[in-house]
Amino acid sequence: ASYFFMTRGTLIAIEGLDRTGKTTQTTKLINRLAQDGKDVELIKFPERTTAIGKIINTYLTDKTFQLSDESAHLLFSANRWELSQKIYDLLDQGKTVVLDRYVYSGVAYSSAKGLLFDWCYSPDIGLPRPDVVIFLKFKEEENFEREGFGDERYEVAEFQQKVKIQFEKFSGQDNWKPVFVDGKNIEEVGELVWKCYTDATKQALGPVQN
Ligand code: 2DT
Repeated sequence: ASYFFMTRGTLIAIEGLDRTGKTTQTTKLINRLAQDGKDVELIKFPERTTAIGKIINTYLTDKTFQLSDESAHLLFSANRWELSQKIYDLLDQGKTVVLDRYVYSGVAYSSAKGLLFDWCYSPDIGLPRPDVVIFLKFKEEENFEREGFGDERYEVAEFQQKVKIQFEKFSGQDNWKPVFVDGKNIEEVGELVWKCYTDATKQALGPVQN
């Protein structure tokens, strides 16, 4: 008889402030994982096509749409819960799952509006925990002053500053890997992102302790 062992796939979350190249780096990481022979699946949050996702999309794109901050927060969280079983299933099938935004965006954006951090975190407790969270950030605050922020609800420099402060509260978690993008080109950032992934995978193998 032959035995076939399959380990679960890796769960990777990519978080980042606006204008840090998060989308570009997510695409790059996915391509590299595929080249490395991984069966990769991307899930982007908010996932705007589900029942709850459609409401979120309206909320984000139509500034006249009224929703309390608490309601919006719980919808973003519920949107993750809509996908949680799918995430577990993909990992069980051995797939590498890349999440473009996740719990951390959920907490950071809502607490930046003034909601309590712990209150924001609690509806997400129990969701699948990423093996690694790659956080793209600027060292220099003046990057927020650059032009080019978009038109969606949150794409305002002043608000982005507040979001950054909330994101930083996750920096004590052992799966949290910051990547500074200042002055680096796409390839350089890509290498750092890849290193976060490979380090996390090594860590999962478990080094011999002395
Ligand atoms: P994108 O631009 O990446 O589509 O995000 N957001 C996102 C929240 O406020 N809470 C959440 O839980 C998530 C996942 C971040 C759209 C905006 O939605 C914000 C930016």
